[in-house]
Amino acid sequence: MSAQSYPLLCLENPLLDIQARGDAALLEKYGLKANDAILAEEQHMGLYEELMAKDAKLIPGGAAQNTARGAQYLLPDNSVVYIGCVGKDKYGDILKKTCEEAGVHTEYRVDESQPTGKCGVIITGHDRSMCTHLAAANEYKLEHLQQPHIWSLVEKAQFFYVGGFHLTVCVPAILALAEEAAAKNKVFMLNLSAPFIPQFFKDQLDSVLPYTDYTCCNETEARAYSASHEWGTEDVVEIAKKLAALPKKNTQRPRTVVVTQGLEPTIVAIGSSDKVEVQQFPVHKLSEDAINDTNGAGDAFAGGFCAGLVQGKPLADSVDMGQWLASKSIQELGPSYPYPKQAY
Ligand code: 26A
Repeated sequence: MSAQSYPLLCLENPLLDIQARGDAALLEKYGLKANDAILAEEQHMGLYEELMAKDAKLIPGGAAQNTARGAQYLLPDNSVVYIGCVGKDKYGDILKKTCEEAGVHTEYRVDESQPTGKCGVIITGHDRSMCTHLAAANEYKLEHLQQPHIWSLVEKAQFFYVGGFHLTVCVPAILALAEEAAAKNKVFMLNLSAPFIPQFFKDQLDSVLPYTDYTCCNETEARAYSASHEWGTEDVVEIAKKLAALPKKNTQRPRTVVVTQGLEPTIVAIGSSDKVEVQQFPVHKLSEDAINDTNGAGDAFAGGFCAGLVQGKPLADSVDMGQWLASKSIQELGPSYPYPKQAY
């Protein structure tokens, strides 16, 4: 059994992004919103070839995989392990190699029958529309996590970060990590990932939320949560406070809710059922022309934020690390980080 341990363990869907610039007509043709993330249906299957014909770039993606690479960017060697399911193909190999180059250790389940998942990303201005065909990523299984050499990594990890997108794939694996965290007072983090998660995977989300020590989302995801739970408010501060006060399994830690909202201040609500405190952290604005594309900005924020937590930094510093890494990522093409590495 490997003696190696990684303080941060991330779980979600490894995907290859097929990213190109598009226009309103392309969005309309496939019934997509300018800024959204959805699961592909039959009518979207032509999108990937159409993007390739537009000289699309193939970029390693998958939201929590981007976060894992981002956290490792700021942490000492061998700090992060990432788990998910890929196909037995060259795209799976590319994803593994990209993680390795970023210093992220991967423990992929390799599915024999499905190809590696892909995400069509249409960039229009500063918006990105994502349409994901999960394929192999949908084949992640609890049994993979339970293998002794993988479970030993779970036992050695101190922080767990799960992308909410995985709620569509394997809730039992998420709950296994969540239970481990709650039982041993480790840190469990969940990102809401996209409005469709609280909207259409409400029960799955609500089964995991009580375990969260940190819940990250953006303003649209916060509002989608409020709408699906009929909270009757679109006020992001109110929603953050209510999320922080929801019931919690591990009562040894308060819940911290972190809501990013693009160029607007990051909202943090920390609390328990009887008391919630709110703080706001303005972002350091980039000039318009420095922005390459915003695909992966939220993942990068989460990566920097996680790195701060893993290093035991105070909340304000962790938020600043998240904002810093997000600003670096949006100056790159796709969910990537500058190399050679820049120091924080
Ligand atoms: C289940 N779905 C829809 C998804 C995703 C996803 N990652 C995991 N599961 N849909 C889009 N993404 C990823 O989000 C990143 C930007 O935040 C894309 O691969 C992209 O890299």
